[in-house]
Amino acid sequence: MSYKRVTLSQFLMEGQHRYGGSGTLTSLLTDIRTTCKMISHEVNRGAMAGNMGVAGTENVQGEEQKKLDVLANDIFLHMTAQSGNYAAMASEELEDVHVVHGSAGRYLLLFDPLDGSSNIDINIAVGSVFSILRLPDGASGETLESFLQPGVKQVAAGYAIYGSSTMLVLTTGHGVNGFTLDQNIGVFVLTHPNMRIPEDASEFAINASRARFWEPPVKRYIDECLAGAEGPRGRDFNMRWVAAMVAEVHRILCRGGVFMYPVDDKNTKQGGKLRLMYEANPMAFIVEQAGGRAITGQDRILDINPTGLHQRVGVILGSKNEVDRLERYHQDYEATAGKAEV
Ligand code: FDP
Repeated sequence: MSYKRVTLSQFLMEGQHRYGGSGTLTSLLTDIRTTCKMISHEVNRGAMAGNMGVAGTENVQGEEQKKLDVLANDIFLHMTAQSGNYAAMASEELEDVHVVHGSAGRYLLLFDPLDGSSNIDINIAVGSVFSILRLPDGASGETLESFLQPGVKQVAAGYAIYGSSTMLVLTTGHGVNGFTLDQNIGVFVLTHPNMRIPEDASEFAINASRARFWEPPVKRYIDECLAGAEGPRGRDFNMRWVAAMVAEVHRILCRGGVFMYPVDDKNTKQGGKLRLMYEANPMAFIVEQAGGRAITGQDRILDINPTGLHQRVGVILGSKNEVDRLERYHQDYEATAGKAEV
């Protein structure tokens, strides 16, 4: 590889000049960069550092915490607080808002420190997801209300994937760019400029063990995919399920497809499985910036007005024409179900 490479720092500085920024965004993302490098290191050290296994505690959602969940959360809280850019933070692993005392920062950070944690102990890709919001004028970082902004208000979002290589994928609203960590020199290098999701695709990702709970529009879509070349779609479809949203979204950014964790008969009460503020919103921002779409089935994810920090939501995202089709199937179903009720 040539030595003429663009590092993440150079890329951010260049963006700052191009879009006339003050440097704050560069600084906010620099904190995240360091955080993700540290988590990557801990994930890579795995069993040798005693990082495997459960922590013996549960998070706010009643899920068992792994040691690395707890460690990654601590790294996020510590490393991003130091620069004083963030007034407050919210994490999947914390029940309430975490205020950065003494900070004059005007930004809010939301994160899932380690997504796909059921993969930790089996050496399959996991990741970190983050979303950055502006602190509303006159608001205080201490209040929950400051965080309850729709996803369209995000100023930046991204994820790190700790896989066969470590990558950081970012958007600040000007497209999506991917950086690979050069482990030898500890620097993220631009390797995937201007990532675009193909509009058409023949690959889907869904947890098929829940098929008996799926709503009719999802069942219709998957049945048609499974029918392959002999079915109404007239072509064969492939299936993938990594069980880490970060890895699924990354695959979709690289080669297209659809990822779904929809509302189904079993999770309706909770509103779905994935968390809106630090999973669905940042991923929806990235996917849209790469030319794809992200919906709940009926609504655009980025337009949802949140009501809680840990609110859950149905997620259907990926290649535009496939998500359009899923949206149409939901509309068809609602139209016919509506008629049946009359
Ligand atoms: P995890 O709980 O292991 O962090 O919450 C998100 C998530 O992983 C996604 O990353 C993943 O797609 C999904 O949950 C996996 O859920 P299932 O175990 O139900 O397949």
